[in-house]
Amino acid sequence: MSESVRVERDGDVALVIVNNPPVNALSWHVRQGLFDGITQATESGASAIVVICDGRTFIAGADISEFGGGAPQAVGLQEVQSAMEDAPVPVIAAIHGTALGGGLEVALCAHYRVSVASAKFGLPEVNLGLLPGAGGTQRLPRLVGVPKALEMMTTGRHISSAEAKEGGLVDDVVDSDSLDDLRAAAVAFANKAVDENMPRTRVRDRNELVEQHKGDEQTFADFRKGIARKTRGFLAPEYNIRCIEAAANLPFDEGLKVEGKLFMELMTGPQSAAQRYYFFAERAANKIPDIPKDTPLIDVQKVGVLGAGTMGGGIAMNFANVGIPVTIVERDQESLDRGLGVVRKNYERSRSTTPEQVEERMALITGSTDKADFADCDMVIEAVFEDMDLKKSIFKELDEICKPGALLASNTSALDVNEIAAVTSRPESVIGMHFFSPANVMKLLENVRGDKSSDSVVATTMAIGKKIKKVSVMVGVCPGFVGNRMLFMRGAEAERMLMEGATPAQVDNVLYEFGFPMGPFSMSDLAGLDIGWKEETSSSSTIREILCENGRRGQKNGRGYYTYDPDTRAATPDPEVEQLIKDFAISKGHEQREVSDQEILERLLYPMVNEGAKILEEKIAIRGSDIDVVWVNGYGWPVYRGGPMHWADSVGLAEIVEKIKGYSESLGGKHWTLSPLLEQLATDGGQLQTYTS
Ligand code: TC6
Repeated sequence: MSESVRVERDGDVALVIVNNPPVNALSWHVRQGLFDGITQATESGASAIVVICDGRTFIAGADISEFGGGAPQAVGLQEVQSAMEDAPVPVIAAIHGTALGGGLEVALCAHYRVSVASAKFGLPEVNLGLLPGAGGTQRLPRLVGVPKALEMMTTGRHISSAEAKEGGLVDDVVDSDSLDDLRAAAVAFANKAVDENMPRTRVRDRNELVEQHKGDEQTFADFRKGIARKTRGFLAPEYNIRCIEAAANLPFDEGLKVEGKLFMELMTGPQSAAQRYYFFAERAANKIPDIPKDTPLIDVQKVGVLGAGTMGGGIAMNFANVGIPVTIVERDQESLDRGLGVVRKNYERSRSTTPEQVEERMALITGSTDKADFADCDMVIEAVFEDMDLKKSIFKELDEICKPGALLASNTSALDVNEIAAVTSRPESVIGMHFFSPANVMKLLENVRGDKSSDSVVATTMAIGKKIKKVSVMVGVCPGFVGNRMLFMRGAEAERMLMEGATPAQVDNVLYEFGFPMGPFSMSDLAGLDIGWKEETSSSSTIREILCENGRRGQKNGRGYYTYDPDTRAATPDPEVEQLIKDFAISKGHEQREVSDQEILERLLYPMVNEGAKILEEKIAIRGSDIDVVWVNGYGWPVYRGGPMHWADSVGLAEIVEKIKGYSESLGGKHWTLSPLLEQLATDGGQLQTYTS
């Protein structure tokens, strides 16, 4: 028997126990062990079988690290499942932690399911660009119905035990979270099943719920329409839907064939490769090689936020959401009241907060107009606007006010954290925490480690990021850090192309088609074109300035690179803008020409790849995959293309290098100066995504 599965007895009931830390993934030895365990249990004459796991969770899925191949041959999951379904005695799955993906697919082959109250269930394969390829697409709708299966499988959402019970996925919920209680309850359930001769119905044979949707094209069409915007560009949601359609319209075994075929297509395609890569990239980003695992953390019981604007308010919400009290300080009462009002509105508008939760969270946020109230905070985050002198004077004050050992963070998006730290008497306590707007929504936290930031401050910043459910990446100091530094390069080239004859809509559309939610000019319109623009100094050296001069401020006044419908906010390209740009370009001596979509794509993205390589060369990012995590979570890079480093590897570094050399010669500009690292990787056949600096 495999070491990761053992069989125990409790009276007549056999317990097949999986123990494969950290998450009991279905590695080859687990599959083999389960198969042997079930066989052994039945052969030993047990009256019933309970499948249960040690450690923190039930089986959390297939072992994703085996997906690339290379694992030893072992019994397949289907054989394990058949052994369970066809067992001559009742099989009960006992679930704690999470039953996800292949884990839930195993549980679906038990005759009954029992769980603890805190257990979670889901088929999250869609988030790996996949579908549940072990019968899950055919079994789940048979148990919970087509509409619920559609929702669960296209979002990957984890549902609670209560919801699972209500939906028919679970037969009994134990009112406890202890594994011992679960075990006892599952054995009791097994004995009852034997005593009462409860049927050993296989989920595959329950056709009632799927048959209701046989030939029902409408349900599927409506569902597709409902998720179209959210799933644009992704293959996996559509493939999951097709499998459920097959469940509704075909016998089980035929449905399984459809599932198998579509699964293989996804598994061997580029989208899933990118999404599986990304799964591990996000987890790798948590690891800072030179920070020992046992580094003592600062105990953050109370947080201070300076600034109650959009940023500060959003940041404060993150902490209140997880029960950490926040003191938020503004210059004057009026701005403070306005800021707190916005926070309250955000909570009230959110569908995930009940009215009681709104009050609970607001009660955790204390407003003040006196920075001295930061004195008892364990960490303070400065979120005022980007002005070095202002930040320096604030940090001097914080240095005087805050208690020794408090973590002092700046939410700067581009400024030198070392320079800010240097004005304090404790540069080791200072770090950058770059939140993205809206800070209560955006997942990315780009943390910026100063030269003197202590290990404890670095480790605490990462830990607190996890606590507030952000995806954290630690980077080094340079102008714009990782994300904005690469964005600047893209922006510079986008503007250049307008001068050559491309239109804003054409440029934006290329990125939209690539999978970004919007292109650079729509983004500028959203942010406001007049940020940093001073009316009195009308030097008009950029297109943006020309537009501002012509009264075009972006979405806020309905006119920017586009014209916006006052009611629907829909953007329409405006011939007036195109003429303004053309006149300006010609006045600056730029010849006008057709710019192809392919050229636009290359000129937008290759400078970013090049800059990413420079960032790695300079050791600003720890690893290539960290850059991808920044871009996917902070800037809308489509996860099914993995991020700029993964994407560059998939295009081929040699090809990109050739193109960059060409553009460098024809266009010039610092951002086209080829990164030596990129050139070297291209020559050696190396990769950006796996590069570690
Ligand atoms: C599937 O089942 C398809 C079936 C088709 C039929 C064949 N495999 O996230 P954490 C590692 S697809 C391998 O930090 P948490 C993870 O890398 C799969 N490794 O913990 C990390 O390792 P490290 C469907 C895995 O408590 C460690 O475990 N299932 C897997 O925040 C801890 O992970 C999913 O998509 C895995 N499946 O969250 C579920 N899962 O410490 C994916 C985790 O060396 N997993 N690891 O860095 C999750 O969503 C979460 O890990 C969690 C636990 C909710 C289970």
